[in-house]
Amino acid sequence: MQAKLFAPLTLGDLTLPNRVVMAPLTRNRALPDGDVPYAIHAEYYAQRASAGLIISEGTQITPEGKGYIQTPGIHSADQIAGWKTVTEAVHKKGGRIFAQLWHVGRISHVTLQPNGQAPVAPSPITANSQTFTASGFADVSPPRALETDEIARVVDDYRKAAENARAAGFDGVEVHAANGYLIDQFLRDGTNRRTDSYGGRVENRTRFLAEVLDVITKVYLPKRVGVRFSPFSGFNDIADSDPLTTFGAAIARANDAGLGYVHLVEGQTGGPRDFPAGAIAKLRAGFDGAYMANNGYDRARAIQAVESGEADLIAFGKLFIANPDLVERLEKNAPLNEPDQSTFYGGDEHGYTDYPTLAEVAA
Ligand code: 8OZ
Repeated sequence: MQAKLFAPLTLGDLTLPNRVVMAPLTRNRALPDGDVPYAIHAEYYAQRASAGLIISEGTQITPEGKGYIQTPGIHSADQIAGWKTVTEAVHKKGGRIFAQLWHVGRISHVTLQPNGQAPVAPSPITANSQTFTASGFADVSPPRALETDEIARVVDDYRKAAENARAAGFDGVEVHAANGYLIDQFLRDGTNRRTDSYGGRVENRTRFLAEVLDVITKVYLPKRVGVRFSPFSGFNDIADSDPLTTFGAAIARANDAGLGYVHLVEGQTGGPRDFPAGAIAKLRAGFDGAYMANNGYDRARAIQAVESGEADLIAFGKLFIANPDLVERLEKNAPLNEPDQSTFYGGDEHGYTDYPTLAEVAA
């Protein structure tokens, strides 16, 4: 019998033909002049169009939201035009693609910021973390705290980015609220020391997220919007004194907004699957829509998780980098290409669009 992993799933008015999702993956290949996605992006994503759903690499909503070199944005006309070539190529191959809306907050460097300004954050606390700049790895720069009356402007930047995503032909959007970036910085008490209505108790720390979800769900139908969290990850020097309470409240906000899915990085980002026993199931139970699971899933674990109902969708990262035809390979239980770490971030077609399909391997 066909495993449920390969059976369709409905997200509102959108039908995904299978539950194998291409995870959002930073690849740092946008044109350095203007952070524009171009032809190689269209080819790369189109090669992966058999995914039930593709989630784009994080795409910064504003110049201020950028934290690494050559990540594509979604705030300029050229970027929208570039993304349009991507979504058209994916649609032509029968696929579906969401844009991942990203603001890095304090995980940035003055050389990546407009006018060399300080990155913005909920509170002026510098991360013990590094980013990648034009001159290589560098410690992130000290951030300045957003003023209370500035927050509405950042929320509006998310709204504009969602409108740009729609103009570029994306089928929906995923809000990046994981991995220690801006929204995660607001959620967690280690990085949010604000004394206004955006800090302190969990209702306040989840307010920025709620406002972002509210404006985005006026651009896209709520079921075409997802959100990604990493409740038990310390990536980018992020911490919270009570992640179950914080993320229980964050997921309640996603539920109130009527989103299509919640996407969790289970454990450490790109690392071990460690989290308190039962914690993921508990968080998942607070959301009525679909649950997308991520982190170190292989074929057997993915099939088991979907079959048992623990997850509705499984997002694969490294396996999708190396296997454009991952769905077919998983269905056939065929061998997988090995990902080459040295070409993950930056570079050209090599390690990007030149991984062979099964048919090409056989030829
Ligand atoms: C790897 C390198 C740079 C950024 C994330 C957007 O962790 C990222 C990212 C990953 O979500």
